[in-house]
Amino acid sequence: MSKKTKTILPNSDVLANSIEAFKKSFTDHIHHSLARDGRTATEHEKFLAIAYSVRDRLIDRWIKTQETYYDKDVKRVYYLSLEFLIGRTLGNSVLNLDVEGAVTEALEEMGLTLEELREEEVDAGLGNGGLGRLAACFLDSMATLELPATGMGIRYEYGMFNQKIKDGQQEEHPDNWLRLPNPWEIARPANALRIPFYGYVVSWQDETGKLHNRWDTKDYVIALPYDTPIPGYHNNTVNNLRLWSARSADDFGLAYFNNGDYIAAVHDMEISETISKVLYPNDTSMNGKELRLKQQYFLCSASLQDIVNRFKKTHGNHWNVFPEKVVIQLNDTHPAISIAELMRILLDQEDFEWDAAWDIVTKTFGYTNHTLMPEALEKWPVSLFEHLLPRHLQIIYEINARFLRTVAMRWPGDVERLSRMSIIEEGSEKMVRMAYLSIVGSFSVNGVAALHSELLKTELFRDFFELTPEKFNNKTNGVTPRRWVRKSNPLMSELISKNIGESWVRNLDDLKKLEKFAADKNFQKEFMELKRENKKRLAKYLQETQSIELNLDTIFDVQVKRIHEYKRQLLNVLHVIHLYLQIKDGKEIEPRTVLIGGKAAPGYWMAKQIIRLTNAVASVVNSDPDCRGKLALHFLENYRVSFAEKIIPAADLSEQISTAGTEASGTGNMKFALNGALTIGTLDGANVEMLEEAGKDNFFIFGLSVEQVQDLLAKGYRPRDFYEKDGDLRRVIDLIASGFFSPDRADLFKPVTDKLLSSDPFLLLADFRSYIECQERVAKAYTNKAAWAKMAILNVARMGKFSSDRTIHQYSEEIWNTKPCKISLK
Ligand code: MIF
Repeated sequence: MSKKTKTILPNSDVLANSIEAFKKSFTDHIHHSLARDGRTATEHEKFLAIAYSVRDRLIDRWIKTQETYYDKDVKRVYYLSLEFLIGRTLGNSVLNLDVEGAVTEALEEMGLTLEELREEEVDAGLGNGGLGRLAACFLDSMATLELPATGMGIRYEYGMFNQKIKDGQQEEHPDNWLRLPNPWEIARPANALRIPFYGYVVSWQDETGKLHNRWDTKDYVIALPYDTPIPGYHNNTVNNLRLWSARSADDFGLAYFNNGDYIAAVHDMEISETISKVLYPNDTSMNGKELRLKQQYFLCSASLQDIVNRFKKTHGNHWNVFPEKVVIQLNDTHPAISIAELMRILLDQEDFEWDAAWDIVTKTFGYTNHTLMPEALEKWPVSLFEHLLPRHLQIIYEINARFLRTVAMRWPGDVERLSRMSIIEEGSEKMVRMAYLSIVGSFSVNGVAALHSELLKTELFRDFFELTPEKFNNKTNGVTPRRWVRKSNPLMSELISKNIGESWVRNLDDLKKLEKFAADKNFQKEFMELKRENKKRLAKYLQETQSIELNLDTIFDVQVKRIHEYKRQLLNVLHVIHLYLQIKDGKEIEPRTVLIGGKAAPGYWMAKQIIRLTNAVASVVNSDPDCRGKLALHFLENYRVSFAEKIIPAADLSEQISTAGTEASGTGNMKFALNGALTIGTLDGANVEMLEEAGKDNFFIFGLSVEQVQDLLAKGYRPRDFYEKDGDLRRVIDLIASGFFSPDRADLFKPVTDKLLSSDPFLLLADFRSYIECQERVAKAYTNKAAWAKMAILNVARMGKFSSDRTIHQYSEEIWNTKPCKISLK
């Protein structure tokens, strides 16, 4: 570091963490940051004041962390993702900074509670579901493991929409989360960058005959970075999450309002700024809109400029060390254009020859695939690329030509293979296959659970695996135990720590020590009591926010996740209808409350019908006096991170029932099991590994395996055969089709039953009987409270593997080759 920079930095006087110091910070912020006094400040302003007080402490460590990384010239990992589903930050920061006691006490002395103020914070909903939440768990783990890591993403002005249910149907309401100040972010206008779009490529030969290319364009937007501190758990590391916001270049004075049409100029500014306006609300399906491709390039261009600038500050033009200092992980193919962008920088700006540039690029990128769903595989029309990113298209063509030559050398004459593996898909409309670009341009390709990674090798990317098997590896997902146990389930955390100490929060494998308490009557009793407290807490919340009454003396049977046909919420509803018919037949059933929650992509009609059907069934079941105390069904509105933190600790049963071979991993499955819910699930995604850990006596597995699914489909699946031979199934389907749940419109749910009977692509009918029988085993098991408690405790004890610390440790050791860097505050 140069002397000059060092003298500018204050000699970081780290703020104290005492009760008195927090009280002082809080009142200072109420006065000086918010211009209020104790009487006039609103609850939200009080939240802001405590958030600013916590942020001050983070900033001391943040500056120190960044300075240390710079001084030690460490290898850094950049995690590029279009989604970071952070949720709330206050509680997590307080926990990680180890100031829970001081903050709670300080607030109490001022007549406030941390719990209430935490509820004032709006979720940062910058993601759809599992993929975005995984990125957020990874940030927590990277900081906890003291890895020099930076998250890079987009600062959407509107995050995931808020879901309202009206007349049983989903309505989407914009999530204007930045309407209130976001206390965690710091804008860095000094680090703003120019992002080019459109234009054309200029080519010329120099005197030596070498061909040069340059992308010429007058269309720029500005990428303005906002930084959010990401603290590790009980260490001094505070990493950075850098989110880019789009601003008009005119606004930044780079061009001027030159035609005199002031109003039109301001209008143009707004158009540039739409780039970071809104998160696309599709989870596992691709949206082919130009704006989405712009968002992707916007993130990639800004991030790469930033990464290269930082590298050059220390290393000048010593590009040979770039892959020793920088590794970039692509969270799915969304940021895959980075590969072409780094090539462009090296070739056109740094004057590299192709081979030398390609060598650097292919030592820099790792690619994570998150799904096998065909509709999620990104393909962009060549025509769109040509228009928006002409130079990148040229580069992709060249990458492809060279790549296909290596394929041809390996399999001479295999023309079909060439067309299968081409990055450019031929057809009526030529397309760029982003997954293939990602594989070819990366040194590592990983799936997110063992089964998923196998399927990548044998199915989706089989040709690529045959060519470069060494690239392929698995990194089973995990979740951060800080947010998903320690913070969301304080009662269980306390019980665990009282018995085995607190080390598990950092070393989740230490939960193994709980095994010896699994059969202990006292421990079981305490465990079941706290589960009941959690159920009570959820009941109170649902009563207050959604006017839902819950009966605590029932199994809480929960399925919360995005609504998708492959996740089979509909199978769950079929089961509820089956139970309803049992009750109507006068049979006794084990009392149950079924809770289903999740958002449907706004354009996904069938998913919305599933929500509608759930609500229709709920209204029949919940108002039938015969069901009282025995069966209830509720659709939970507006599922999101902060809501998940209340729901998951209260669950008895976790529904993980996707068709085998469709859910890449799942991460909700891990959160539930870690919170003492038992799983009913298929042999899909990470369920397989969870079963392996928990043991088959502690897990409710049903349904067809991947091989059986494949066999059935190959033979020609006929759902109607299952309908015809199973009387219970027939009654359920017929009841829906008869209009029983939609008396005002008898044919309302016909499209749903028709699809089940005609194609049923996710094999609900094939798995129905096995699911019903498995649910009967669940119900029976629940009647023996001691045995249930034992199973639940064993699940908690054996889920240590599913910490995102383990996952990140593996990424770091096996892909990134990054080393922990201790931060000292001295
Ligand atoms: C997968 O569907 C999910 O199974 C996985 C996905 O757990 C998660 C994180 O790896 O990624 N677009 C996606 S892919 N949304 C998800 O949740």
